[in-house]
Amino acid sequence: MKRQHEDLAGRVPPHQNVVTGWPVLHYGEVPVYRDVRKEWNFRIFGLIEEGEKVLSYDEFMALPRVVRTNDIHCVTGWSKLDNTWEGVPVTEVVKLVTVKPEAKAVMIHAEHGWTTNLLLDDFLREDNLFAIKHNGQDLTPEHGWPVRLVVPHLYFWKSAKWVRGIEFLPEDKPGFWERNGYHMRGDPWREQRYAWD
Ligand SMILES: Nc1nc2c(c(=O)[nH]1)N[C@H]1C(S)=C(S)[C@@H](COP(=O)(O)O)O[C@H]1N2
Ligand SMILES: [Mo]
Repeated sequence: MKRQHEDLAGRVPPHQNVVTGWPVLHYGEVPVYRDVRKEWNFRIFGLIEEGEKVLSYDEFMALPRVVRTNDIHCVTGWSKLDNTWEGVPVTEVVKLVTVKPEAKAVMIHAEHGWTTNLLLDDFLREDNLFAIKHNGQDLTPEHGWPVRLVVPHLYFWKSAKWVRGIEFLPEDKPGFWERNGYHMRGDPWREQRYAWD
């Protein structure tokens, strides 16, 4: 029989502490929308054959959704287990465009110009979602409403809140925190916290 701390040892990356609440962490202000259906849209651009594709709020919300449960790990040291997300798989969104073969990375664009970068291999994973609900409820404004990215295999700063678009790039390039000392990739199992790790 396995003891609980042994189960957790396999699930919680090094130097992380499990929390039961859900801390709120971000740089800048929580966006306010007066009419989200008119003010929010989702832009796909960069190295795609179409040049640019823009989805309205209604179009985005009508995309096929899945429900997935996973753990999240913040670089500041907390992990939150068993989060159930409902959202649109990243692969469903990317299917809407033709990505040029020279694309190697993406920049995720969020409200107010906040960005984070991912290699294509990290971005196109089956587990990654554009999440709309957490544990059955719409995301709250401070956790990214109306849509946030969830990339569970990397530190949680890669999971952009208030996401507004994907830019396909020929090479990896640092986003907001990555320009400010965080690691380019951010694998919690290898403790890739800072640029020098
Ligand atoms: N748009 C945006 N997304 C963001 C951030 C941010 O500053 N702006 N911070 C990141 C960081 S550092 C973390 S740890 C998580 C925190 O998400 P939470 O507040 O829902 O816990 O959001 C990530 N996504
Ligand atoms: Mo973070």
